[in-house]
Amino acid sequence: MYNLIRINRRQFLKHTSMLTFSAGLLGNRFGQAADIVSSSKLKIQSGQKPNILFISVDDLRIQLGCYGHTETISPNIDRLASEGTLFNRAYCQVPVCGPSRVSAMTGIRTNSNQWYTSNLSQSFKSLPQYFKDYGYHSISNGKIYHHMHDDENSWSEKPWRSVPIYHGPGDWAKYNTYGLWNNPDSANYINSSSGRGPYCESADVPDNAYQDGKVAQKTIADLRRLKKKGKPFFLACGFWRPHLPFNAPKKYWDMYRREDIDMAPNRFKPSNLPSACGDSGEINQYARVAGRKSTDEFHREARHGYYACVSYVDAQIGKILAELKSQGLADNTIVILWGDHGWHLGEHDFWGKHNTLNNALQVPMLIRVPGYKKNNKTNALVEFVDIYPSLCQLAGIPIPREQVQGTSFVPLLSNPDLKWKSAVFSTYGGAKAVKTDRYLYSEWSNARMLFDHTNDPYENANIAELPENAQVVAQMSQMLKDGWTSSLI
Ligand SMILES: [Ca+2]
Repeated sequence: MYNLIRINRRQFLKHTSMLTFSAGLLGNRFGQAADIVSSSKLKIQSGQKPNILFISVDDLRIQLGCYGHTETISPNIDRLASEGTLFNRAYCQVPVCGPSRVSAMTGIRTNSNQWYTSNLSQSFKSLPQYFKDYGYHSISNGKIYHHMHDDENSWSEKPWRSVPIYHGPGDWAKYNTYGLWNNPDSANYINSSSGRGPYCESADVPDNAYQDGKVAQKTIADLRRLKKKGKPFFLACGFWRPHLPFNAPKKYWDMYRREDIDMAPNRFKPSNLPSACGDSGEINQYARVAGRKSTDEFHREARHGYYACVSYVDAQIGKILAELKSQGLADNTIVILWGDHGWHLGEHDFWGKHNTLNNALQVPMLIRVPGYKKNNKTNALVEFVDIYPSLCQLAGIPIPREQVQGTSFVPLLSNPDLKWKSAVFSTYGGAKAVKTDRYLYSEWSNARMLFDHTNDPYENANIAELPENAQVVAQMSQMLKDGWTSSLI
């Protein structure tokens, strides 16, 4: 889908030297004015709208300490989770950026062709647009929609990115003008087909040399500005990493020792895997990948890079949350954080998303709501279309039920063990998938795939064709036919 542009080493070096740093983005620090009422729940109940801090992280799987992955250093996200509710089993609608984001932003179930809101066939108001109608000031920083010009009416201000372009026809050669790669040595590794640099790099640069440091800086400046505005806000902040390339400042790489980096326990294909379920080709667009992907060296390096990017983004989120607190806004601001889909970090020797295996579909999602339960974890099945109605309910705004195709998860914030929806639904390409408490089932026109998460949590065996599973397969297939409404309580 990309128009592949070749750039040579000289062009690349020129681009890497052109770091943009916009110190002017930082406004003056405002004082600790305006006493916030001690009980924010009281404020919300008394009719004052809570602010929304809406944080998305591109390609972040549940590779976080709060999900038990303590091999990854993510103290700020872990703390946020401990102050609110962690969804142990949250699922994206589509395991690819654009459609996943459209589903989260509209509450409408998308397919993998619906990269933009303009691809939706029904009328809708996006979440920030809807909040805007109810008096909110809405801002988009970084990657919220896949394309910054998507649904621009959602926002009270022009969507902001430190990178004015994202990949699209002809854009790649210019991309590094904006500092995607910062280590001069990366210029020695250019994928001759795509013009892209290496799939990862460590550079001894400050946080703001890369995009996510700038996104945090802009968001912090906005918090200071919004504090003065005196209007409820919907502040969306989208981080780019740990999406490829795994580029992060050296200090985050240095948090880990390469020899201690773990490797996937199942670097082999699941048995009886349908040919339609495969690896993503995305990583092949970068340099230093070809011929290495199955080696121990690559597995360790790629995981190291991913972990470094997670720690880098976690640090940026920490800065924003600290500012929220120091501005006296934390007690009246709902913070929700989500990764747009999962990722394979070497499991099945796969690198990426783009299939309906659990590693691609399961996502991190957590929310901190002032006045609600802390350190709350729920195993209920939830999905991205649930975000829209939940935030409406928390803000006391009517849920537009003719539009949204999800369920408010707000009851789970107080009662995590409530009996909940029996299944969540995802799709990718020709596959339709349904996840229940025990199983994940995918169906194509000519193939099917069933994993038993109780007996096979790593998904090493597709058991759809085993005679003893015929009844389960029939039930799961029927659930797909019946659709999402039949899974509701
Ligand atoms: Ca993504």
